[in-house]
Amino acid sequence: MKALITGVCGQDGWYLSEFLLEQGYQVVGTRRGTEEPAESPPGVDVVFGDVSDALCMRDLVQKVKPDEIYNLAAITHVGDSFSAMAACFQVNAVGAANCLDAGARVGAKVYQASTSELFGSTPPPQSETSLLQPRSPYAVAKLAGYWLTKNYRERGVYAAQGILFNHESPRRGGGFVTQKVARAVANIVKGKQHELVLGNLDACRDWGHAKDFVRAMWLILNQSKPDDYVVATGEMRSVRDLCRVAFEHVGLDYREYVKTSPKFHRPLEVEQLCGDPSKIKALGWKPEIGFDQMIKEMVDAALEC
Ligand code: G4F
Repeated sequence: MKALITGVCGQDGWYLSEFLLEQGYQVVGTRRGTEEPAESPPGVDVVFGDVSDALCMRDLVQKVKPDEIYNLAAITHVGDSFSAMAACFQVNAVGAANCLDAGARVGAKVYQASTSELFGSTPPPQSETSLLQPRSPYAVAKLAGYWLTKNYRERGVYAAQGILFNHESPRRGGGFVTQKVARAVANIVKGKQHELVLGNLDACRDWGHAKDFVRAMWLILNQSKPDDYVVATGEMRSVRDLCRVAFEHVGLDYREYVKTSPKFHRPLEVEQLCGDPSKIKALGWKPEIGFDQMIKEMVDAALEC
């Protein structure tokens, strides 16, 4: 089996490529050449590729002839999307269209990385049938990808998607709140930083481990019929809880270090996300790494840097 992963150097691309290689897949992955990190996952044939360029994707897919395409390339910072709307639509909406189109032309199965941000202001628990009420340019662009995936499926393409809730790991980028907190805790322990400034401490998320969530991506693409699945832990924590767990891990009280600033508040906030993963659990998937364990792993990894 051959898989093509777009955005292979990101957190999810990295874990997914490791998982697929273990399953005996040949893995080709795209990167745009400009993004961090500079390293690529071992064992992957990494090629230049830009999902927002239709011809580039069409040529690449014709050449690689993958059995499965995982479209993970995206502009993923929700906060940044408020000031980078056009780029966000180019990558997250047009990029999804290009992957679906290219995949359909060679008969490849296509996995679209959808997101819990689609639910926006709909209160938890959120499931596959919950109302989609996006509250950011990021989520609106992803909503286009979501509907295009459904449309391609109705046209007969194996197009499936995971509606993934937040998923983290030591490979998470520093702009996301879990990694921002983990690195700050490590810096405070090392005496390189004295406080941590965050935005909304009351925002709640359903945080799982990326390593668990990539297994779900593969499962979703290997069913007899394509469908959409919520991938979540079903447990909700606040940003404040996150701070408490991370600081307590090194024997500190977060209240002595964490400050807030309007600078890190978003023009619109998604207050509470907590998924109902019943449908994907019925396929045999379950998360194995809990929230506290994951946050401690991230702090430990940051301490080692
Ligand atoms: O870590 P975050 O930036 O993740 P967010 O916005 O929930 O999005 C992530 O998960 C989505 C899936 O649900 C993905 F679709 C998306 O691509 C991305 O991976 O923020 C989490 C929460 C937010 O409510 C935010 O307002 O933390 C709050 N927060 C509070 N202070 C902060 C900060 N977020 C960031 N990034 N930085 C802060 O200083």
